[in-house]
Amino acid sequence: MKQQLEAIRSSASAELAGISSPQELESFRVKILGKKGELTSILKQMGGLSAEERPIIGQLANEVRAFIEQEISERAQSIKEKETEQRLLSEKLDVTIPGNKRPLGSKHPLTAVLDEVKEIFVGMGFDIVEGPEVEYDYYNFEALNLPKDHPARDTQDTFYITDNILLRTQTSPVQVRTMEQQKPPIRIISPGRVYRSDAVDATHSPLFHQIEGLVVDKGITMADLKGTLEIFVKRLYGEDSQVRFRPHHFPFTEPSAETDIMCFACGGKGCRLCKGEGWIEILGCGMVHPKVLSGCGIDPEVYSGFAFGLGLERIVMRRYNIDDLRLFYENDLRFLGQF
Ligand code: 2U9
Repeated sequence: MKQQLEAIRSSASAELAGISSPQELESFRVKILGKKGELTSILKQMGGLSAEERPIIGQLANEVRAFIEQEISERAQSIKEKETEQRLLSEKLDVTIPGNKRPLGSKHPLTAVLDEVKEIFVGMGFDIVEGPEVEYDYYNFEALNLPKDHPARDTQDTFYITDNILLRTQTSPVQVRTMEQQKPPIRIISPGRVYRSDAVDATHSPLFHQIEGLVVDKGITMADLKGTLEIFVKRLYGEDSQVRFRPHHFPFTEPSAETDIMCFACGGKGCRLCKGEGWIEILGCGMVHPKVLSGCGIDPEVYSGFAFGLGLERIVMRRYNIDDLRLFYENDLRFLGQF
C-alpha cells in the first residue's frame, strides 16, 4: 500500500506537468482524488491493515493527498497565468494606430438655403409655421379663392386622395389655418413639401418645396410688401442686388406681382442664365384678396395683408448653377458632397 501511495505521488507530478487546460486538470483531480479515484480506493482498503500499520499508512496517505492537492492548485495557478498572458497578447491594443476617419456629412443644399431664408425672416420678426401635407380641398383651393372650375383643381394637376382630400399643391393651407386660429397681427412663413401631378424631368418633379409668407395687420400696404421682400432679396443675394416688381395675377392676392432680381451673372445686360432678359423671376406676391381674408374670419375693412410664395428648388438651382432638379432627390454622394 505504501508503494502504491508512493507510485501515485511520483506519477502525479509527471502527469501534471503535461496538463495545460482547466478541463484536463479537473479530470485528473477526479481520477486521483474523486470518489472513485485512485487514492480514495486505496484509502478504502485501509480497513484490512493492522493497528500498527494503519496510522503510518494513514499519515502517508494524507501527505500524498496534501501533496497532490498542492500540485493541482499550483498547476491551476500556472494555467491561469498562461491563459491571461495569451489573452493579453491576443488583445494587444496599439493606441498609436491612427483611427478610422468617419466622413462628416453636410447639409443638403435645399436645407442649407431654406435655413438661410428662415433666418432672414426670423430676423424680421416672422414665426415659422408648418402644417399637414394631406389637406382638405377647402384649405388648399376653396379658401384661397380658387373656384371649382379652376384648372389647378383638375385631377391632371393635383393628387386627390378622395373627392375632398388631396396632397397640398402649395403651403397656403397653413396660412389659412393660422388666420382661422390666430388674430392679427400675423407674421409667418410656412416652408414645406408640396405636390403636383407632374411627370419628372429636369425642371419638374411631383414633389417640391415652397416657402410662403403672410403678414396681416391693420394698415398693411403694398409698401410693406415691397420693403419686406426687397430686404429679403438683398439679404439672400447681397446688398447690391436690384429688385423689380411686375404686375401679375393670382386668385388669392389682389393686386399681385412677380418679383425679379437683376441677373447676377450679367448685371442686367442679358445672358444665357437670364435668357437674355437681364432679370430673373424669384417669387410671386400680392396683397391678400379681401375674399380670402373674410373667408378666414378676418374683417377686410379693418385688416389688410400681403403674401408671397417662392419655389425653393428654383432658387437653389440658380444659386449653385444646378441644371437638373432630379439631382436633389437622388441622394448621390458625388452630388451632395459638393456642398
Ligand atoms: C393666403 C393668401 C395668399 C401665396 C402666394 C405666390 C404669390 C406665388 C408661387 C411661387 C413659385 C408658387 O412655388 S411656386 O410655383 N407662388 O407666386 N404665392 S402669393 O399667397 C397666399 C397664400 C396664403 C392665405
